[in-house]
Amino acid sequence: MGEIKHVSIETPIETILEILDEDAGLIIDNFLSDQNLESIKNDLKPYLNVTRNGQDEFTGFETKRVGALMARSKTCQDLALDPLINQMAESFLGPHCESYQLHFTSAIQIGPGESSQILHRDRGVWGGYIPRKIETQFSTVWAINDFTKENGATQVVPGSHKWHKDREPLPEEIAYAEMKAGSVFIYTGSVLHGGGTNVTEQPRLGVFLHYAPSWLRQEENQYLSCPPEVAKNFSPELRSLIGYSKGGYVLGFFTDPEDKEGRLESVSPEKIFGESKDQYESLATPENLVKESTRK
Ligand SMILES: O=C(O)CCC(=O)C(=O)O
Ligand SMILES: [Fe+2]
Repeated sequence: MGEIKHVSIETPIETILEILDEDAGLIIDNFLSDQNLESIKNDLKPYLNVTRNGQDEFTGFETKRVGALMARSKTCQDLALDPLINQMAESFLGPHCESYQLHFTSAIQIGPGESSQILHRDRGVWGGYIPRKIETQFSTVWAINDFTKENGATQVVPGSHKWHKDREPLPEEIAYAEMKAGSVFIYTGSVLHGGGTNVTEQPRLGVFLHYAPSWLRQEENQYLSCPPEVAKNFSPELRSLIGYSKGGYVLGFFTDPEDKEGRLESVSPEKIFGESKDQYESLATPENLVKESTRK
């Protein structure tokens, strides 16, 4: 069986990046407190109770998915903003972008009787247009209950981010993200993985929070999952992380369609919340813009 490395929360970022380079997946044990886990369960319960199972093989006929986690769970907000995780996301995605954003939030509950999800690379959401040398996703899977091979722990093929796209894993090359509740499985958008089979009587619950370069379209549309009337209650950091900020000099600007006074014309999204921040406002000179546009 393939193997996923486990590290502790004290492990230096450089070591984590080395493991990601080699395997494209690892587990950080014991990240969350019991109290964190309880509050996430309480936050998610009303939604999991009413959510229907998936409607196809990919989303899983016995699997529930609950989104809009930034709007629905304060503890999930804290996870998304966790400084250590963001340091890792920044270090991993940094060579491929000016800034990154939250790309996907989902609580995935694999129910009893679910079969294995097809192995895939998450970067497939953007089609095959982006060269493999560009990393497009830093993914976190927070175990809300124990992940075991029996209850559907995520399957992953360590090292498959370096494989030819058509190579399929042998059974012994597949590893399982087995971990205790409160641990977090980190993986990249380029590694083969998929939900596991659940042969137990209990569901497996994970909170999936993924990050991607700000120049890419988000898998979960954060502006609809967290519209301005919801996002106005978030911290400025969270609003910026989910996309209410620019991702470059003009990337992601907006204009208030109701504005007849020219106040919110072609401005950074922060301005809708009364913030003055716009980190790109004064950076660009025409010469730099031209130079940046031809960076290889
Ligand atoms: O539920 C899991 O363990 C994995 C789910 C997944 O990879 C996906 O839906 O893209
Ligand atoms: Fe996936």
